[in-house]
Amino acid sequence: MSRTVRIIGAPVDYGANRRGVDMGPSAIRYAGLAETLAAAGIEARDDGDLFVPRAEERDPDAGTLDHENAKFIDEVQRACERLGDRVEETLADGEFPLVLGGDHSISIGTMNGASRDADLGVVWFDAHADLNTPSTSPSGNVHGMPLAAALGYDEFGDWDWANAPNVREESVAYVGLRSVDEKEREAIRDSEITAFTMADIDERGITAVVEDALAAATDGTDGLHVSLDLDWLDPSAAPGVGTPVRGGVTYREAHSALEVVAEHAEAHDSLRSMDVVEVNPILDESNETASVATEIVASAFGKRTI
Ligand code: NNH
Ligand code: MN
Ligand code: MN
Ligand code: MN
Repeated sequence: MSRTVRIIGAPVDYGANRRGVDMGPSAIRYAGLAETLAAAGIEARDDGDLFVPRAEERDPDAGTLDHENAKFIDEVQRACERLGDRVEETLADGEFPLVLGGDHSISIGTMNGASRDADLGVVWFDAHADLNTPSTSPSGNVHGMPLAAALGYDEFGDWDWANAPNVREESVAYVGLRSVDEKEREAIRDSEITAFTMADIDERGITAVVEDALAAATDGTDGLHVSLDLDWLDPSAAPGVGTPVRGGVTYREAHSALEVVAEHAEAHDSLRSMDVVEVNPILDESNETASVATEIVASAFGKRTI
């Protein structure tokens, strides 16, 4: 990573069912993010946390947006607008925005901010597709919706704050899917999104799959956003997440994948923004998930063994 990394904490838990994910930024810092990056020769600056009111003080149904199946949508909007501005400022200052969640709803803000004046490709490392809308969501949890929001599906089409102004379906690629809702499956099939499931990784290996995902996301775009949901990993490697799904990538595969990202970033100066989400220290074992998150972020930024 040639640019200075600006760390932005987004302690948001409005988008998920389980309290605790708002402590993700603290857990990742405590796991030694700054030290790990410094040891790898990557310059980083901690910009602190966004101001996010506690969920208990807020009404999940309060809605100028008036949608009953998107919990805390007003609060998500407020947090994501602030986050989008911070990401845009970071890029304007020539630094690299690394956003620490929080649940995955914060990616709405990151992608909005990072695509205000650039065509942005997206690689989504996740067990889940996060392509629900308030109309299709089985849970009403906004953390299952950020990609649909970015792409302006259904009611998100009327909410400018939620859209990523310059992200197109054909520049979005999933890696590691294994839990996809029925309506999401239909939406993926009807879309131009590139989707690699765990079965693709089994068959072809993690490096080939990630290379193809990167090719799809960087063809005709100005920069790449990497969104890393820790439930992408197998729960044995990353137990501290709210919605674990068996059969995920191993610790080694996760490192390999992000090393492939780093190689691409070095060769093409492609990496523009990144978020690391869904670390829940309350559900974690000895901060293991935050610590894995820290290590794979360092891999993405080009940390080398020798
Ligand atoms: N698809 C489910 C939903 O929309 C679960 C989403 N949960 C996630 N996504 N953790 O990454 O509610
Ligand atoms: Mn997710
Ligand atoms: Mn997930
Ligand atoms: Mn293309």
